[in-house]
Amino acid sequence: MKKGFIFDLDGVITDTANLHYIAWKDLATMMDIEIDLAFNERLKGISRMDSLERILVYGGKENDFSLAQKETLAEEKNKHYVELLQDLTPKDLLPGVTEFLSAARDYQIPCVVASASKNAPFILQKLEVFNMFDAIVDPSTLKKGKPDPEIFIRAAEAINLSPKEAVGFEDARAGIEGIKACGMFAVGVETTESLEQADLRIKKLNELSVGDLLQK
Ligand code: B16
Ligand code: MG
Repeated sequence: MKKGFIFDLDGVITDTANLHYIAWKDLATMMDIEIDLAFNERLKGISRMDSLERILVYGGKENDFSLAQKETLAEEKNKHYVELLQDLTPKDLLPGVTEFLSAARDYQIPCVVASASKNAPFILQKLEVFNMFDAIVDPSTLKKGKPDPEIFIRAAEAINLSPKEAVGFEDARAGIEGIKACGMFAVGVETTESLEQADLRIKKLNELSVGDLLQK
């Protein structure tokens, strides 16, 4: 019997991957690096600084910038990304999210956000679902990013559960790997990537019944 739900944000609650892509692509172009949508898949679930590192390696420029310069570049990308986030509304929630969160509330099942995004609280407020969550893990307090399981362990701790007592929802391979590594039941939300490692694979949250999932 499961007692809590742990949600990734980008790709599960809303689809901000495209906004990340616009902001990264602009920054990459400025550095003479060409990225495309296929490459963007490799940035899903990956922290801001790790994403920048991947872009620099991809463009063969990993040794061209100091740490301070990289921090400035990451800040620039974030400034652009936050500008793009201003237009988010509840219409940007992925199908079935509101219904699923309401059903979880009816069952008195706590919900936690385990996102690599430092912008998660702001995004949840724009989507008007901030109050549906019992906790949000602060990614700046983590030692390691996904695929390390730390964020999912911390999310379960926030609602006084062991990872085995929770269900984790993820759209990225790195996230599914982290969920499985701590013994949590993994629901893979397949948008663009296929998630063979997940215990259950769905396209949209409205395919799931909260009652059935709690029996897993
Ligand atoms: P920020 P998730 C992740 O969100 C995104 O998938 C990833 O592309 C992004 O780099 C990361 O958040 C950090 O976001 O720059 O806003 O702190 O999928 O873990 O919810
Ligand atoms: Mg994601």
